[in-house]
Amino acid sequence: MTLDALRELARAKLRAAGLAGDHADAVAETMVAGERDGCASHGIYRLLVADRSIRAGVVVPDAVPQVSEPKAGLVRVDGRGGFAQLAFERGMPLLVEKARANGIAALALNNVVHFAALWPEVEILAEQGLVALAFTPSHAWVAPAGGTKPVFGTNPIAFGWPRPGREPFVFDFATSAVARGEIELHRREGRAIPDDWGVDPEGRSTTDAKAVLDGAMRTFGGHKGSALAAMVELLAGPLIADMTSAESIAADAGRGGSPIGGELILAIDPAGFLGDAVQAHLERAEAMFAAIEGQGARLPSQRRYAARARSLTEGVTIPSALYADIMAIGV
Ligand code: NDP
Ligand code: PYC
Repeated sequence: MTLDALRELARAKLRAAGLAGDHADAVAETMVAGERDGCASHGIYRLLVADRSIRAGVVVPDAVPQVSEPKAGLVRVDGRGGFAQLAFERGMPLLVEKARANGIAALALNNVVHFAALWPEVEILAEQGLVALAFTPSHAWVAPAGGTKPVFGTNPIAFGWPRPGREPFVFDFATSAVARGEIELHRREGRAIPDDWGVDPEGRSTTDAKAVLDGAMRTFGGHKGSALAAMVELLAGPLIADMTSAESIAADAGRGGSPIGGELILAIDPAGFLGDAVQAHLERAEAMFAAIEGQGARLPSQRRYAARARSLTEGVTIPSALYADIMAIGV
């Protein structure tokens, strides 16, 4: 499919599922971006996930986000129970303005439903010359290192860095061994998973995707990923008066919806520290990127940008079983 056709399909299906037009447009954009960039677990497959949240009554389909300014450097958007995309869209201009005025600013999204990747948000901030970080908890699916019972969400961390004359440096990954969406895709397709992604309900390592979905996922990097997962819980939970992953899954009450809660986004204007010397110091950063690529290693986001370039000319291929499930939405 062309990306335009995919966007139209996503918008139409989200509206058919009951989502208000402005939400449908914002949500469709993030799904199309995921599919375009070869991020299958957060691409068009998420139409099924969003539809489930709408049908389960987890998301408020016509929520009107409310923007406020608690302090000079802070923006808060109360998403009023809607999907996070529109709340981010509404808060971002003020975040950028405040980061430029103060050198640093933070945006808290509260009371949103989150099913998406975080890279679109840090990338758009980095494209505007800002350094950006984003964090969000999810549902308690992940055991702490040394344990076997879920405490953390899959809790992604995303980072964006502006690069003169080229696409930003961006990474975005779950603090679990892998995103849950990836395990869900394995289950859908009947594929085994690596045995270090999680444990079954009895705490035993397994290659069975469903057993891990029913049991507990593992953090990446043992105690290091576990500590980072805890940090995300704290930064985008209690610090911004929103839910932890344990509270989110309790609030879901078995409905099977996407995580409910908050997200914290930080934006730093390099000119705050560097003044007129921004370009010179960004060039020093380029030397580090060159040293990475110069030895044949790749930068995070390189695969995504290459996939984007391909999709923009060739379109994308949607697996037929997924397409059939998407076509059934709202019918
Ligand atoms: P991965 O483990 O696939 O890691 C993704 C990141 O690592 C990307 O930035 C990727 O760049 C980079 N990367 C991967 N391989 C390499 C390599 N060999 N060299 C250099 N960089 C590399 O992703 P996850 O499964 O952990 O997460 C996938 C997505 O799931 C994320 O976008 C995340 O935001 C989302 N997610 C969202 C949640 C939510 O609550 N909203 C919860 C959990 C996850 P590239 O893209 O170029 O490959
Ligand atoms: O894939 O872990 C995940 C996830 C949770 C919320 C959105 N994506």
